[in-house]
Amino acid sequence: MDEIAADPTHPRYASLLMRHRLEQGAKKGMLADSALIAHGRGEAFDYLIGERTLPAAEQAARQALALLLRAERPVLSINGNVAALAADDMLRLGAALNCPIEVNIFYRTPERMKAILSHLEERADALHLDVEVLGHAPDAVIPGLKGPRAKCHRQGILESDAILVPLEDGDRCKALVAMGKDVLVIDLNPLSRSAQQASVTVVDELSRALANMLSLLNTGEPIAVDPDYDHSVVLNEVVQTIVQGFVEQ
Ligand code: PTJ
Repeated sequence: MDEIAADPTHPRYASLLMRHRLEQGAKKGMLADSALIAHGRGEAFDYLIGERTLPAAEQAARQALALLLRAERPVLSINGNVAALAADDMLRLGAALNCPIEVNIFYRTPERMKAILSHLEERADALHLDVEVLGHAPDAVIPGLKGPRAKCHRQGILESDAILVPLEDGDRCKALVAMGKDVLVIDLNPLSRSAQQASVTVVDELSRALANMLSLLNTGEPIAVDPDYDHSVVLNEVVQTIVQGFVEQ
């Protein structure tokens, strides 16, 4: 799946690889029509932060992980873009945290749900990972949301106490926060409604953020919740970096 023509030493390799994964995801029918627009917005913000993991993102990733580890019922939410870009690392994270992954998409169609669920199943088999994947039989709704995007599993999102929602839409993020959950967002745009409203926002590119979280877990060092963590301070640090500008020396 990751075979692309570009040489891995090419300076834009990581970006080309992500685009390739989205092309493959589109061919499999996993993506929303606006998926590439959403990705382009992310790429633009990635340029503004220098396409690197900022110290603020490292701090946020650690806090997000700590909250997932502390939770009694953590869950990882996955949409079309996330499935195409980072199915393997989401499955690895689900396995490491021993928690379910729930497919929960904004532009919900039975065809897309089926395509994403079978992609995850395929990847879990290939990686020999035993992770519970939900989304196939929603039996609950997220209070305060209308339409198909509200659908979820009682045993998954509805009753979770901490939820990782990469590339989340603002309304759903707000509804999840209103339910009293720890809502952990990964989003390259620090100004998005999701980034602003979440409990913790990792402003980093999805695949970098997940790789970072997995390597943190692999160190085996204790990852404790920081009681002094301040969401707006951490988010403002990123905005300051963008405003001050990043010029490679
Ligand atoms: O699969 P669906 O139906 O749930 O739809 C998924 C998308 C992403 C199309 C949908 O949720 C959507 O339209 O999202 P938005 O409102 O465009 O928000 C996506 C956010 O993710 C934006 O703030 C982007 O900056 C950010 N983003 C895009 N690509 C990445 C990213 N953040 C981190 N890593 C990325 N690779």
